[in-house]
Amino acid sequence: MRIDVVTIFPGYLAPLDEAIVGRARRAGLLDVRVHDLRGWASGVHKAVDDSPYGGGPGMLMTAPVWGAALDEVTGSGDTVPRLLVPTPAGAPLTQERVAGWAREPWLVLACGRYEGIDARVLSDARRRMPVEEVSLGDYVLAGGEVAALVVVEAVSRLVPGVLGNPASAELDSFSDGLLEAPAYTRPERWRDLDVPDVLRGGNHAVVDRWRRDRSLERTAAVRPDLLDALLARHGADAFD
Ligand code: 6GU
Repeated sequence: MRIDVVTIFPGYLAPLDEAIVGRARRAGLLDVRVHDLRGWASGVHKAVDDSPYGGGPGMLMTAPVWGAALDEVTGSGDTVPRLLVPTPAGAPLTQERVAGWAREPWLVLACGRYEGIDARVLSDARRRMPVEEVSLGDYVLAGGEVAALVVVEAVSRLVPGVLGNPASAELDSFSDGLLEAPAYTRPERWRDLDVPDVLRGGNHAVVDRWRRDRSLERTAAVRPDLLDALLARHGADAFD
């Protein structure tokens, strides 16, 4: 899978050399390319932003710069990529969306800064490719770079071969719509705290039931909205 990231802070994406994503890149499973938007800016100042029409605070990233960058990057392959644009005004990032993107051959992430990107950039891009604006949640970051890291990591671990044990992706929180049960490893007793007996008993059916109960308990306490969503989708048999 190919992933291009366009940003005015390419150094922000340095973590993509590390850990699972870094290893997948070196193994040739992921082709991640980070581009400096400034390379498409012109004039002595290489400006990428300007003040908004209609007034208001802050600066907007300009259409000619983003247009030139996206023309070159999105036109450099033999298919059409899906363009993802991190913004607090986007649709919430979910595991379902992430899983869909993990099946795509090519993603391009356009990281905005300041008050965002001239709206015509996405209007124009939509004429040639699928475009999605995505948000990490209901808070405001200084730019899209951290969200791009989040998207690349979440997508990459679902690309076949990237995770050592593909079963771990299936057992994740959210893959069944519930939060994961608490987990334990050695030592059996630590600071007077014991691993629950049931997990040391070797009865897999009992362990599965225990984990399911703890999942439901945790989800009800922390994310009742997830239980509501499951109930709406599957009815009461979702909890069998
Ligand atoms: Cl994707 N971008 C920015 N700038 N702020 C955010 C966000 C994204 N998601 C939540 N806050």
